[in-house]
Amino acid sequence: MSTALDQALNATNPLSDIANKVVKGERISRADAIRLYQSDDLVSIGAMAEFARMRKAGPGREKYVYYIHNMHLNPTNYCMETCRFCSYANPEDQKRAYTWTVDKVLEEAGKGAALGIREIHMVGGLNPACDLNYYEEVMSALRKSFPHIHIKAMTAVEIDYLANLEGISVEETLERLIKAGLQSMPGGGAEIFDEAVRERMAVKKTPAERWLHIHGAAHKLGLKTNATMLTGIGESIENKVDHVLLLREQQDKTGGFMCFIPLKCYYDGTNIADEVKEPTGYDILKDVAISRLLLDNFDHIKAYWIQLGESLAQVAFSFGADDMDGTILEEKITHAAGTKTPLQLAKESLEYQIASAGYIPVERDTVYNIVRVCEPVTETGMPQPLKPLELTPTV
Ligand code: V47
Ligand code: SF4
Repeated sequence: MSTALDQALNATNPLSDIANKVVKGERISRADAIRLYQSDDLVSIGAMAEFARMRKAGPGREKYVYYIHNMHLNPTNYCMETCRFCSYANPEDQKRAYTWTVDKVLEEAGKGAALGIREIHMVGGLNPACDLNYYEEVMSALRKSFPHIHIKAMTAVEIDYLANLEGISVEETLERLIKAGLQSMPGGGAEIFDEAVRERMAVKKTPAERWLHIHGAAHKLGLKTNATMLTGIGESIENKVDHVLLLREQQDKTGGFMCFIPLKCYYDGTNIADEVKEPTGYDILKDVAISRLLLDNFDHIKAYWIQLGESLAQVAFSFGADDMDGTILEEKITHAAGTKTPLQLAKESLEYQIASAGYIPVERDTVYNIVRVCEPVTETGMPQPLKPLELTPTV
């Protein structure tokens, strides 16, 4: 056991009862999680989360940190919703609005395919021009042209929107998309489940119960999915804990979540900065660590480098995160809101970030099958970073 964990377990430490629960593998409670958020003992919290991460990883895999060679595709940024934190979509700013044809989606996907990606992560705005038929065509075309690339697509919010447009159930919507080629779902659109925060942020879409129902329905149909939480939009500690607890409850019922991703809001192009508290690195490390401790039924916690930055993502590995997401190729949502991270990272750069933080880079597929466990490739013991490709953002 680490010295920091020993100190957390020591009876003189105010968090020692929680540390003991963690070490014994007992579930931590809402009150425990709130106390962790209220504590300034980040080192003890990190040590508990690191312990939980290593136990979850299993023998021989304690130091594994995963990444995937993937690309993000966003077929439309036109959206009927008006979430106040979103700079990516804005139906009033028609000049920026775009909607790709099926051929354009294929053309963009082809750029990733040429680089050897194994996953397309596809999400977009709620656009009446992109109905269920459109997404069935997009997915069938992607499946036909790139049968070896996994399609992870459609947030619960998009599924909800398509089902309502079509006047059919979310189950039927999912079944039709699965038939067309959908293989798993990303975790977006959850935001913060608390209704008062959603009202202040003008989030009218898919409330908590419906978001969770759609993921449960997807799990029952055999799809694996992810889950997110967006911070920095005026939420309290209690709102965050309750959000994560709802995910834990859903996972107990349907078991199909792979990964939890704490997200951090960026404010460029929004008018909310004066009303909210921007999460600091300290807050984000707590979100990572406390979610690792609460979500004893989730296998993975993601340090999303696009939002955390590579440096904080590296630190997050010691606070319970075991995944860095992927190469991405061209991120639009957070870049539209001002993140200064690159649009993409080469595989070698991701491997370098992981290895230089003292962890073992493991390339995975979407559902966490191991593709390759990286060996150090230079005399310094580090995988060699490559210069990322140059791409121009289109929003
Ligand atoms: O749902 C919107 C968030 C999410 C902003 O499942 C913003 O593997 C920051 O869900 N600043 C989309 N965030 C991203 C997402 C995701 C990313 C990577 C991996 C996976 C996965 C999922 O981005 C949205 C929303 O919560 N978002 N606006 C903003 N201004
Ligand atoms: Fe639309 Fe999603 Fe942006 Fe909300 S966050 S405005 S639903 S694209």
